[in-house]
Amino acid sequence: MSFLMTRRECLGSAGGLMALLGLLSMERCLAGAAEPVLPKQPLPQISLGPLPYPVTALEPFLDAKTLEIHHGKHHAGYVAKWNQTLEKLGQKRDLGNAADLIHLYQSLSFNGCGHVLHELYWQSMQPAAGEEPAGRIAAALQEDFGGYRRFLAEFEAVTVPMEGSGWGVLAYSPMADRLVILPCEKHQNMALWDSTPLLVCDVWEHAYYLSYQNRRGDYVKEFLKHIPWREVEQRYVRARAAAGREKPSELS
Ligand code: MN3
Repeated sequence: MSFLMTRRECLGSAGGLMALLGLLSMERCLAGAAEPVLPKQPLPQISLGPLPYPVTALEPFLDAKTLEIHHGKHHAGYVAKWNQTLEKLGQKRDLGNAADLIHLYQSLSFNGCGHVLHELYWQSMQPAAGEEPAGRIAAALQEDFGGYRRFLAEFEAVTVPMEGSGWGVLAYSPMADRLVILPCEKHQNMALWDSTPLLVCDVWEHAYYLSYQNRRGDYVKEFLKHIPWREVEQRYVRARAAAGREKPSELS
């Protein structure tokens, strides 16, 4: 259906952004270098797309009022706060002010994940009930969970008892080359659900304590001097290719 394409494009527009977020900006902030001015708008503004079906389409499974509020208030709230946070981030950058940046990035994570997950949520339901998996996804469920029925039982067992609010997620793990079920209790803990990590800095104390004790800042400064950027570049190019955003000619 055509809405799927536009939805995917919309999802994609938020993609790749954590690469910019975590890496470029923070590195430059930390370095305090007088480098060329960053773009004022470091990430794209996003907008709330329409639901892929009328609000009444899922009744009686989900009533129209629920969908109206969920999409028009809750999902819209994530979009609005993402955009507001971006503006604040832009202002801080204009002023060269790195104080309290972590709160803005936390807000981007929280609201960005809220947006990305809701986009996928709307596309995870359809008016007709009873469709069963077929083809490649049926084969994968068979191989990775022992079949469709077993997957259903596991998904329920993980999703229903989740503490507080959260999401039950079926995901593909490239590391395992398998389907995995993820109980996602705090959705911002995954930074941004459509993003691909390109480099990571472990700031758990075990990573640096023997050499740096409580001087995490010194450890991070040194870490930033030791990044193999050619390998990061390769991961970046592969991630863009996997997202369909890299032309074959750009791949090395
Ligand atoms: Mn919701």
